[in-house]
Amino acid sequence: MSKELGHGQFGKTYLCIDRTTNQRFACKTISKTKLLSKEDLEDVRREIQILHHVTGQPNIIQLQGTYEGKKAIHLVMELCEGGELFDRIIEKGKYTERGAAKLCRTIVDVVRICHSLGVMHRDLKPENFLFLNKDENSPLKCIDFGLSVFFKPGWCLFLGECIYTYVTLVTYKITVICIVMQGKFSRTLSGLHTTWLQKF
Ligand code: PIT
Repeated sequence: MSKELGHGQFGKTYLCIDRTTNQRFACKTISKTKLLSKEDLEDVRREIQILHHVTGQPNIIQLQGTYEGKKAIHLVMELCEGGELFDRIIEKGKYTERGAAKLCRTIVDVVRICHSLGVMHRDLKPENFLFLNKDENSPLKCIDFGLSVFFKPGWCLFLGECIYTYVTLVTYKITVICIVMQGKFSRTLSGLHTTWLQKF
């Protein structure tokens, strides 16, 4: 393991290299000393479970394997070297409508796939989309399922209507905003919907 790529609540993500093949990966290392409560442990377990569940989708980070050591749990993933969508948006300043639409389509597609697999990401933001490489047309990968949950029975289709996702594209200085419902699906849903849409 070498360079640090990022950090989160329970651990850091490093660049790592498979010595036998020289292949490069990203490894999220979760320090066991940071897992203080039963809930923390459950959160990590759920994150791994969800990653296993969603892996294999073209625009979602690919999990290569999970390993448990004495002091840490390691999640080995494909390496994205193109940086965050957030930084690219800032760097570019503005997108063409076509360019913005292409990115938004990918984001909405990720949300659709997650929902079809019964997963709510719950932390969708431009920082959690990484480009695989530096190319203009690089594939985009959704990361960080640390706050994700599986849908619980009753959370949706409660009223026979189910609104999962709110995606708003603001194109003055192009910002991509992708929001996933965090609360329960209930009778208050439409109220919430209105409030959130008004916010943007
Ligand atoms: C990087 C580079 C890279 C992958 C990642 C980060 C992955 C991060 C990640 C974090 C999570 C998660 C899934 C993926 O559930 O190639 O900087 O908490």
